[in-house]
Parts: sequence; structure tokens; C-alpha cells
Amino acid sequence: MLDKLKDFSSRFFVTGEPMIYGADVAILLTLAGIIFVLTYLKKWKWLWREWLTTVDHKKIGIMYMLSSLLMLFRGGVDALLMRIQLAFPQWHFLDSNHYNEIFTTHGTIMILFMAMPLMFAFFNIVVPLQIGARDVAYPFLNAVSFWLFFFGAMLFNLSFVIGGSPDAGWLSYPPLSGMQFSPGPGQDFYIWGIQISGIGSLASGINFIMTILKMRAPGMKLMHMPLFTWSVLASCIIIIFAFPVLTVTLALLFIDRFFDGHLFTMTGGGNPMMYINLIWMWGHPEVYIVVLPAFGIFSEIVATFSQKKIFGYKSMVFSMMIISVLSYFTWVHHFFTMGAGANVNVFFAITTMAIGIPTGVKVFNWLFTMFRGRIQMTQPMLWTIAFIPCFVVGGATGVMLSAAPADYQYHNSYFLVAHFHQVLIGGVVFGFFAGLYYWWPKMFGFKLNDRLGKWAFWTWNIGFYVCFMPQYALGFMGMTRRIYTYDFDMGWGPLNVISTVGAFFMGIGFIFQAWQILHGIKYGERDVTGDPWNGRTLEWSIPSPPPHYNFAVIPTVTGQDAWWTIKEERKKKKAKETAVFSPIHMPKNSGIPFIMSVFWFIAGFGLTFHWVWMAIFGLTGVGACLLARSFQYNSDYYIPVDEIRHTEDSVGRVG
Ligand code: HEM
Ligand SMILES: [Cu+2]
Repeated sequence: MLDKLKDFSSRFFVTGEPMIYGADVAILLTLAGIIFVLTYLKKWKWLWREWLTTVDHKKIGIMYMLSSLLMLFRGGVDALLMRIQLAFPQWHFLDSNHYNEIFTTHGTIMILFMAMPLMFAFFNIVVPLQIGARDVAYPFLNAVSFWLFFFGAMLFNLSFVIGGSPDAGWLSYPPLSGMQFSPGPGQDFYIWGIQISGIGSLASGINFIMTILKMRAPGMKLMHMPLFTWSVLASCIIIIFAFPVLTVTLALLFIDRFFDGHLFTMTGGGNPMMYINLIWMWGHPEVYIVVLPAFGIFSEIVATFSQKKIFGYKSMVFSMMIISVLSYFTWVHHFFTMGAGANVNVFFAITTMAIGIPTGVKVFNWLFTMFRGRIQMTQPMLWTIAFIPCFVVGGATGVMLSAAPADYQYHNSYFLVAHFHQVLIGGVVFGFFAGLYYWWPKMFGFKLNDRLGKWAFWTWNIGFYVCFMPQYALGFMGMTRRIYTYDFDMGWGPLNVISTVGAFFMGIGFIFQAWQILHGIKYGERDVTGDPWNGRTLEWSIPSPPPHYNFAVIPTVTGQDAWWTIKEERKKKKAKETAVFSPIHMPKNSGIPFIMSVFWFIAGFGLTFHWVWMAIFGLTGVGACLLARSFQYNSDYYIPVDEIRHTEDSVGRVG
């Protein structure tokens, strides 16, 4: 009995690595610390009432933001570990197995648990405010989405200390990810971590499409919407078509693993290419899902800080829509070398190159907006200006990769690694950083320090180029992706050391940003106007941070740049109109999204270890929560006029 237990726990708990023990201790200490602080300050009730059960889109957005920054830290540590390992030839900081695990978790976490939730943070925080709404279309579903993401991400991260991490790459190709070559629970952590959070992403896609189509303030036509809102619409349209493909693909992979299905193995009539096509039918659109909102953010920032209307609004909208359609027809460019044949490759090469056109249109529109504008070099604007050349070069190397015959040389080399980091960091990450600096005062009512911000900006940017430019050359020198070490006589040593130094610069940039946030909490310059940047869109018309109902009176919109128009009119009229309040209809908090997601987590854990009893228990819990919700009739309330007046008074908004 004791031997059995010993045997079980030696497989269950990951052991044998000082880093893992360190992580175990750190996790336990952090948990104990959190529990102690919450108990000591008597904050448990507050946590439950204000955060865990909230359906307020702003709070959900902030929780998305915090969790994704945490994941950026984890993914970043993974990146640094890999860069240390690659710095010198024949270096043995990590062993090959460990390296495989780390690039897999790094890629998966950065895309699915960092970029996606940071994007949802902006959807949540900004969209309802920009369209003059009091919440999203389905606030309860929104909370469900967040908690599914959160517990999905936690399940994935658990693999670090329990059971062992996945190690078959961020897209988990079979046959490597099948039972035969990956018998441990790592791949199942991968499948269920992504499945659970993926349901949440799909629900968010539906939610924001409905919010944008149905909840706009009176008078706001589609062609009056701010470009960020348009970018969210474009991104969500991709989500609702792409995410079901991911769900099905991973379900099929699970069937292979759990029921020995042979869908994707050559033995038994399956075919791994089927999986690779399916996963990239989601995977390519996925990169546009995350980059389009970044484009939207840049459009808002460029207009605000050039103090001009955006140049070419209509062409911006059309190019985003064209990108979202084209993004479905390029997936094969990820495996030109896998023998689809010349005609197929030509088709996908051309569609891929075609995406460059609408993207180029957008770049010119940003430049023309800045042309002859009165540019203000604020922190959001700095990141935007850094983004443009970075993304243009990243895009150009993408066009190089899309030339199918040439791709036989580039494929799976460090050239590719440099390319996709350039568009993901220079486009997505810089875009989201710009957005964080831009909307931070709206979220929290204070600005982030400029000096620290400039340090962060320069260390990130210099670090970026020092890290990734050498990798283009390394690709040409024959260094392939996903290798954990190389021989002295390859001659890759010097460029790899440089690259590693660059990566550490970016790490320092992240530290500056964390410092900036802490500094801001203590000393941040308060924003009492609600409009610190002289903004153009409706989110700047209300106090910072906004009251929980957002708009005391829903504004009426007459054109683009709604808040700018209102400000111009007020200047002309001079007189302030007195607001007439009426009771506001709001959704009530609910604990069900949180509890249901805990049950999903339990089910996912059971499915990961192939413990059917646990999966059934978890799924029964999920069902019970759904049932409980359908009997919850008392799910909304009205805020009385007195309370609205009182709140508005306290922020100086009632004249
Ligand atoms: C912050 C600086 C970053 C550094 C230094 C870095 C470094 C690396 C390294 C060394 C690899 C492994 C290459 C290989 O062995 O083949 C890698 C892979 C990858 N990275 Fe990053 N990375 C960074 C940020 C990001 C970001 C922000 C994203 C996404 C938003 C990202 C997405 C990926 C993906 C998808 C892979 C491929 C994983 C795989 O091969 O399965 N990385 N990165
Ligand atoms: Cu692609």
C-alpha cells in the first residue's frame, strides 16, 4: 500500500529539479501570504462581493488585465530561461526535455493566456464606454467568460508542478502529441486548459458582437463608431468562426488520446496532416484576432495625440473587414513544405501576400494622420511610433516567408522565430502597452510616471532589436527553431549571446513597468477631469474611474468623434445643460460564474488524469450551476435617482 502510494506520488508530483522545488515553495508561500493578508484585513467578504461575483465589465476587464500581466511574467521567465540556454554552444543550463517543455508553455501562454486575455481586458474596459453603454449585452455571460479563462489558465499552469508540462510545441502536432509519444498528462493539461478557456473566448466573441450591434448610444450609426470598437467587431467575427474549429480539433485530439481513436495517426487510417490543417485554420485567424484590436488602439492614439481626425476612416474600416475575411484563406502558409502541391501553395502564397495590401493602407493612414498634426509625445504615442517601423519590417519578412518556394529555405528556421516575434511583440504587445498607458487613467484615475515610462520604453525597444535582429541572420546561417543546443563549429555562438542580452533588456523593461505601476499607486498624478488627453471618444466624457453605471445620462451621438463634437458644441453654447436623471437598470452580481468555473476546473483535472469519476463530478457540478442560473429570476435592479445624483455630486458632475 505504502509502496503504491509512493509510486503514485512520484508520478503525480513533478520532482527532481531545483527550479520546480523553488516554484512549489513560491506557490505555497504566495498562497499562504494571500490567505493571511485577506484574513488579517478581513477582506474575504469584500473580495467575494466586489470582485469574484462581479458582472461589471470594468472590473472584469481589470481582472483580465491583472491575470494576463501575471502570465506575461511567467511567459517572460520561460523566454529568459530559453535564452540563457541558447546563449552559448554546448551549454547545459536546461536539458533537452526541459527545453521542449519550456518553449511549449512559453508559446501557449503568450498567445492564449497573455495576448488573448489582455485583449479581452481592453474589450471589456473600453467598448461599452466608447459606444455609450452601461454594460455589455450579456453581463452574466461575460463573467462566465472571464472565470473560464482564469481557471483554464490555472489548469494549464498547474502542469508545471503536478503531472508534468506539455512538450509537443504550442500547437501540439500529432503524432508527437499522441499517447504513444506523449504518455504523460502534459498534453491533456494542454487540451483541457485551452478547451475551458476557449469556451470563454467564444462566448466573449458572441457577447461583444451583440454589444456593438445592439447597445450603441442613440444616434451612433455603425460608421460613427470609434475605430477601436470597429477593430473589436472585426476581431470577434473572426473569433466566432475560428474558435469552434479549435474546440473540435482539440476534442478530436482528445479522442485519439483517450479512446485510442487513430484519427491523426497513420496506423489505423488516420492522418496527422488533418490535424495540422485544422489547427492552423484556427491558428492563423488567431493572430489576426489579437492584432486587429492592437490596430484599433493605435488608431485611437494616433488621432488623439496628433490632435486630428483619423485620416481615411472608411478605408480603415474596410481594410479591417477585408483582413478578417482574408485571414481564413492563408492557413497553409504554415506548412508549404509539407507537400500540398504547387497549385495549393500558389493559392495560399497569393492570399498571404494580399493581406499586405489592407495592412499597408492602414499604415499609410496612420502616417497621414500624423502628417501636419500637432503631435504630443506622450507615453501611448511613443509606443505607437515605435510600432510602425517595427511592424512594417515584421510584415515585410512575413511577405518573404509567404513566397512558397523561398519558404523551403526559411521554414522552421530562426528567421521565422524572428519574424513572428517581430509582429507579435512589435504589433500586439506594443499595441497593448500603448493601450494600457492610454486607458490607465480611465481605469484607475491616475497617470503612470513619465520618466519610468521612458526607461521602460527604451529598454523594451532596444532590447527587442538586440534580441531579434540577430535571429534573422541566425536563420540564414542554418539555425533551426526548437533546438536546445548547438555545436561550437556552427558559428552561431556570438549572435546568440547578443540575442540573449537583448532578451534581458526586455526583462528590465518589464521591471520598470511593474515599478511604474507601484509608483503610480502611491504617487500617481490624479486625473480629476476624466479627460486627461483631450480625447475624442465617449469614454473620456465620464469621470475616471467611471461610476459603476458609466453614464448618468446616455449621450446622444451625431457623428464620429462623439465626445469631441460635444466639447465643441459646449464651447459655442457656453451654458451647461442640467442633466435630468432617471433610474438606471443594472444587472445583479452572481456567484454562479465563479462556482461553475471551479467545477469546470475539477472536470478538466479529472479528464487530464483520465479519472472518469472526477470528470463526472465536475461536469455534474457545471450542470447544477446552469440549472441554478435558469431558476434565478431576481437578476437585476434599478439604481434610484437619489443615488445617481449623490454619486455624480461626489465627482463634481452635477452643476
Ligand atoms: C519578451 C520577449 C520574448 C522572448 C525573449 C522570446 C523568446 C522565445 C524563444 C527563445 C522561443 C523558442 C524558439 C525555439 O526554440 O524554437 C520562443 C518561441 C515562441 N514564442 Fe517567444 N519570446 C518572447 C515573447 C513572445 C511573445 C510576446 C509571444 C506571443 C504573443 C511569443 C510567442 C512565441 C511562440 C508562439 C513561440 C513558438 C513556441 C513553439 O515553438 O512551440 N513570444 N520565444
Ligand atoms: Cu498564418
